[in-house]
Amino acid sequence: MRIVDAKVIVTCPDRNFVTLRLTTDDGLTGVGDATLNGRELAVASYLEDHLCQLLIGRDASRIEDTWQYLYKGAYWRRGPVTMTAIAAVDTALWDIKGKAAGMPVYQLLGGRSRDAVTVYGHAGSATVSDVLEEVAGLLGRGYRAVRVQVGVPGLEKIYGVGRGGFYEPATAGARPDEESWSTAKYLNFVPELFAAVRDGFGYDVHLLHDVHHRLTPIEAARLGKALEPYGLFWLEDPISEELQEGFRLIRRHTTTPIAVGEVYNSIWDCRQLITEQLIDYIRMDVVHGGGITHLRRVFDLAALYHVRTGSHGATDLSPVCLAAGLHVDVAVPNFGIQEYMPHTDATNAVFPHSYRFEDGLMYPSEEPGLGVDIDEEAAAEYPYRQAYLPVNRLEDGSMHDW
Ligand code: CS2
Ligand code: MG
Repeated sequence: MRIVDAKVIVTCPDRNFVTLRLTTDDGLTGVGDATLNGRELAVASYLEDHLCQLLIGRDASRIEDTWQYLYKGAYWRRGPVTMTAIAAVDTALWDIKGKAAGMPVYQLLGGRSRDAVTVYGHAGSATVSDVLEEVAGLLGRGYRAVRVQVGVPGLEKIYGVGRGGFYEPATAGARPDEESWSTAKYLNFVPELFAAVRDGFGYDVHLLHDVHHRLTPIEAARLGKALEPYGLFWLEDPISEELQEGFRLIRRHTTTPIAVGEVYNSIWDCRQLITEQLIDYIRMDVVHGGGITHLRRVFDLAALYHVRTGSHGATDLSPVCLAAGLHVDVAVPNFGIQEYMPHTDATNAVFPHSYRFEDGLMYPSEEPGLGVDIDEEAAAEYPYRQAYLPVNRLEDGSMHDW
């Protein structure tokens, strides 16, 4: 089963996506997500200009060898662009292998460990009362877990609060939006949000919150402690993740569970956090975590240290990544939860799939392979549109983490 074609498809139904399609000499095809929000063309070029020609003629069944060939063969290892490109190849090869075996990919990963995948939805509005309304709506649709974000008085724009409709942080244009930030205003306000949500809905619903990398370790410790009465399921990305030992300080002060990892792309990024049990959930996902092959290694390491999975699932991860992630979610022993931000209708039309959401749970496709594809004709209707994630500055103008 030789690879005879490797094609990169860039499309922008409401937002940019990059997809790799591999085709074998016996007519099987496989797809992989290669989307890196705000740097999409870097990955498209890494694939088109450097990797695709290396794939032609390779045995499509040799997934591990191809992964090692692309990882070790690059010399310049790791990083989001490299690992997203490798992820796309790896995911497409797993899709092909499932089709060749006549099985959904989760069967090739050891079969089901659970019947369904528990997901969390997003409530993110400018005011607490609007957030409460959103939470009620999500509970009405059967969600058992809700990520809660809110506007902070005195801050004009803040992560996680949309401008109506689907929340997509990247904005089209030749420059990033600039947002301003005050840690003091944020820390003083957020506990009030969770007091109101617990007041309104009690303790049966899992509540999550994304700090989005913005605090120092001691500030994160303060927030974790302040939120303990509200029993969060997790506090996400409390600090910027380069300083792994920084999480020791947070751990010393609070029992609020910590989730980290959507910006990680290699097991080496999270090894210390896992082996020192400094986190409770690892957020790495198929598209940015080196594909199914590498993600399984990360999740198996995590399982040894009581760390559960909590994969990233924002709308800038395409339906191809979500489809693949659900196969991993349903199979791994240490599954925690899966983020689910529904894609737009235009996106779903470009990426036909057979995974499904029902009553707060998701079910991977039962078709051979991943159960997702890209409709290239529909994709061609939506040319690439330059877009950037925002940058974030403190109120005095100094650059901060977004
Ligand atoms: C966020 C993401 O979903 C999340 O947890 O952190 O929305 C993140 O901001 C985007 O994926 C960045 O492209
Ligand atoms: Mg996040």
